[in-house]
Amino acid sequence: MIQGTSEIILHNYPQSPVAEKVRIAFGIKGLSWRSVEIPRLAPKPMLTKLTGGYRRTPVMQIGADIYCDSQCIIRELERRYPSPTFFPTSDAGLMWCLSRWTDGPLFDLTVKIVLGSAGDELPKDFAEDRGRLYLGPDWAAGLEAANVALPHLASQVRAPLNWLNEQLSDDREFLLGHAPAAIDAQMYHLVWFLRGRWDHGPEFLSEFPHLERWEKNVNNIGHGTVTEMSPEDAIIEAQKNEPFARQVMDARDPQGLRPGMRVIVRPDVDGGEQPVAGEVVVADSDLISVRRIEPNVGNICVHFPRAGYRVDLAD
Ligand SMILES: N[C@@H](CCC(=O)N[C@@H](CS)C(=O)NCC(=O)O)C(=O)O
Repeated sequence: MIQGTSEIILHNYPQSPVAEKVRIAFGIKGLSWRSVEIPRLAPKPMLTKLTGGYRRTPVMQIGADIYCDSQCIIRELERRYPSPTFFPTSDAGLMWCLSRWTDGPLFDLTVKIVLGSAGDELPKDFAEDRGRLYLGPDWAAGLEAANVALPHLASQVRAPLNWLNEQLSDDREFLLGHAPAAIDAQMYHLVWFLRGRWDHGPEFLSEFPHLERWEKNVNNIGHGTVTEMSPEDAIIEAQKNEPFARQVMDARDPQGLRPGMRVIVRPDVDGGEQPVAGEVVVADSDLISVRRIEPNVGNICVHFPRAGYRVDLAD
């Protein structure tokens, strides 16, 4: 069994804004990585064979370690590849807090604008899948409401875009100064999404010249060096490797989680998603990692961020 020499694999598809966040993060670190293209709609059997059920995009794989959610991916990249850092100023803590807003309320707002503005043009299966994921069980009414509320939703995104435009008005290249930071990727993917997928996006964004200059700077970072990989080869990578994660015990864990406990993990929202079952390996303030055995593949460790995820004891 090999350990520590595996390539970075990103399970993603080109149109995914959250994948774009991670692709830019690879670019900031100048990394080489392999891209596995996954379906845009569930079911995604080759992906869930690795994740144990998690179906969102993107997922990073390194050997038999599977990192779900861009928060978890960015943290792991910083740990494995500390230079150049994602935190070029001494504000890492504050930036993590800010990213909870970019990834949470601001992401939800952009999704509502994009889905709401597409209206009847959304393919039925796509509307149903994304509607349920982001708008809950009553998603059809949610889509209609978003369509009706578009001017209001636009006003809600205009205010923060204007703040960012102001932040960039001293001609700095990136949000925190000369060096790109994780927060650039965490903010950029939403602007990229609005520009590319909302019919009024380009016109709307033209109000913010400094933001548009910054967008070009972030776009110029690129995605690092990418080569394609097949889903079959990614599964072979998981088979060939043992998970890297070692057990971590946190005596202050508020839920009393300990290595060895059987749990199920899922995003802490009602998206109708399949939870992931496994045995706790790490449960600390940032991370919940579970070990699972996948038939014909072997031991896999699936990592999730603690913030934004719900962990329950398995019955
Ligand atoms: N909190 C997650 C959000 C991921 C997410 O919602 N991604 C979208 C794509 S941009 C998704 O999974 N859509 C459904 C799918 O791809 O199946 C993260 O930061 O990675």
